[in-house]
Amino acid sequence: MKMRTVAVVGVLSALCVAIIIAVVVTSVSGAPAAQTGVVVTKAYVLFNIGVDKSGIVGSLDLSQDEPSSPVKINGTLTGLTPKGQHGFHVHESGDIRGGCASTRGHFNPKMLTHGAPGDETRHVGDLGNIMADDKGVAVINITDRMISLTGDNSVLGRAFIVHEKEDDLGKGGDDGSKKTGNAGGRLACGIIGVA
Ligand SMILES: [Cu+2]
Ligand SMILES: [Zn+2]
Repeated sequence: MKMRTVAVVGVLSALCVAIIIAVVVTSVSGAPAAQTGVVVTKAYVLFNIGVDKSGIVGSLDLSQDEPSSPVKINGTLTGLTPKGQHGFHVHESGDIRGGCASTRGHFNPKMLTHGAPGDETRHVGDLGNIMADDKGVAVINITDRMISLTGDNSVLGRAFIVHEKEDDLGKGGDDGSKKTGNAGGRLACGIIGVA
């Protein structure tokens, strides 16, 4: 009788140990291999929260399925110059205490020259131009492989800027072109937040 009890207890405790090991192994191997931080898949931007006088209003949705996936940017802005091209960038800072002017320069973690969205050599924040229709409305539908919502190229907490003029995409042939695309003043800005 006693030996039998000991045997049963032995089998039960062996089972417990096996279950604990299985649980620990599963939880460790179930963790993502390369990504240890928080992965963000959705963000949003609200334009005109009172820091500029442009009359540009609208919002953007940003989504990224995985940290290595392209980011999709969708939204509508109204109040732009009709039939105008407007430089469209992510700037380094989301600090708008001094208006759109205090968001610093184009988001450029690798210290490269200004370029077009399709260029290898560009600022991470270089998203080219948005085009307004004859009513001053721009429907934005951009897919970009360089900006991210996670990691070194994360745009979270930074700001989108809509410029007064067309971005020459670094092809203008002067110093300003290689720095800002000669896109002129900052009409409107919006901070990129987690959605
Ligand atoms: Cu800009
Ligand atoms: Zn740039």
